[in-house]
Amino acid sequence: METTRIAVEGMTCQGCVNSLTRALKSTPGVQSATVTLEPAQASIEHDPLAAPVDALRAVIADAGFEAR
Ligand code: 9UX
Repeated sequence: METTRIAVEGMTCQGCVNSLTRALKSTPGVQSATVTLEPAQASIEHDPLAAPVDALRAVIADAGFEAR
C-alpha cells in the first residue's frame, strides 16, 4: 500500500469533494481516499499494482476534475 497526493483543480463545493471521494473509494485497489477543497487535493492510499497513479488520475478526470 502506498499513499499518493494529487492536486485537484475544478472542485467548487462539498458536493464535488463527496463525489470525487466516492469515485476514488470505489476504484479497485484503492483502500482509502481523503479529498479536501482547501487545499484542493486528494490523498489516496492504494495498491500501486492494482491502482497505479495513472489510473487514479484517470478517475479524477472521469469525475470531471483536473489532476495536476
Ligand atoms: Mo457542487 Mo461540484 O453544486 O461537481 S457538486 S459544484
